Amino acid sequence: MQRCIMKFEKPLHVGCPNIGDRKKFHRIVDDIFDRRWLTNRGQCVQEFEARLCDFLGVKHCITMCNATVGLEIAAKALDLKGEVIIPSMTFVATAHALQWQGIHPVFADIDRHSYNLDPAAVERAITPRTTGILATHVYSRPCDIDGLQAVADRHGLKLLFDAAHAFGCSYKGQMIGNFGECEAFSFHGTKFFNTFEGGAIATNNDKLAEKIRLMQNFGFSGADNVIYIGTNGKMNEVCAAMGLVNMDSLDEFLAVNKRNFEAYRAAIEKIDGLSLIEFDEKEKCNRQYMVAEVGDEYPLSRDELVEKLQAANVLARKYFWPGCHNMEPYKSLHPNAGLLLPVTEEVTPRLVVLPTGTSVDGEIIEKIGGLLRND
Ligand code: T4K
Repeated sequence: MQRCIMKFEKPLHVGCPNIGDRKKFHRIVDDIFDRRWLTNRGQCVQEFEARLCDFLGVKHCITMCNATVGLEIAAKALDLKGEVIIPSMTFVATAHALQWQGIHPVFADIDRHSYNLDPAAVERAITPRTTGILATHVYSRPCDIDGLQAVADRHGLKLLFDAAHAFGCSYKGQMIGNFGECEAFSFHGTKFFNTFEGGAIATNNDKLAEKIRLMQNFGFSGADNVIYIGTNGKMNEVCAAMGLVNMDSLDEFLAVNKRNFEAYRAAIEKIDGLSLIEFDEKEKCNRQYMVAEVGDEYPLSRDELVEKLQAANVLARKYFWPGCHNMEPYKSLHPNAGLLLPVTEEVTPRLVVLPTGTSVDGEIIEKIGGLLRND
């Protein structure tokens, strides 16, 4: 007899946005209209940047139109060229931000447990053309920052971080945003904390901050005076208003994600062959990525599981499969890159990302658990 598979009435998205107090947002947007100042470092952007600096405990936070442009500007401001070492197990924007400006991303392998860049693999990938390391803090978990910094120092390389996943997370008690030359956050709608589209570069380096700020605004240093090549990376006032409103709800978003994580842990812990991501309880963490690894003992492959979940309207994702090295143009440029990425190749076909955030609750997670257990 065919089993009746339950199906959620509405699709459950990974990355369904967290949204703060709408009335407050509407009030701030009204003020923006009254001021008739819509972008170019208006009042909301200035207030938002001050709030970010305070929250992160960092000297400078320059808001951006998105993290991809932020990474491009950071790479340019740091004068990166030649080759820059990055993980393949990241969103393709990390690689594109470099390749877009003629810098070659060189993929290094990851640590089997943290899924983050392995400092030893980074060191092996260094050549005379290497100028920097761009490491991603994947799935809310900081990289081995000390290990990477030691490699960078030994070889005179610039270290910067793609911190798109790590807003609100800490490393050894200090907030992400304070490490390397600078760190780039994404505030895209799908992130733990969003400004519709947006991002920010955080740094404690005064000179770098100044350069990034100028490059973000076409290189203008005062009216009519351009001193660098620049682009347009500015955040507008409405996005900053969303940032201000969502800052007020940060504690609620954090609490919801912690509650959801615990519900997933309870649902998954007794399932053979399925393991849920773990977070360091001593650190601050946004717990935005409910990632499960599908082992050999599980009755379905990762792809079969995703198919089953999607048929039930749980729109699970396969981030970051198949890895940047298997995407164009990198696949054609470096057809054998996978040979040096055994851990990435092993891990990426096993990961599934499940929905969390304020649109999901314990009851929903218990039902998703039933699908995972095959109840
Ligand atoms: N570095 C890393 C490590 C990143 O993960 C990202 C972005 C970046 C850099 C670049 O940051 P930004 O330049 O974007 O600031 C999505 C996001 O578009 C992307 O921002 C994000 N990473 C990436 C991991 O996910 P797609 O192509 O998978 O998006 P899409 O349209 O399939 O949406 C993802 C899920 O979210 C779907 O289940 C639908 C749902 N969703 C999406 C939107 C936009 C909603 O429920 N509501 C929404 O408003 O890239």
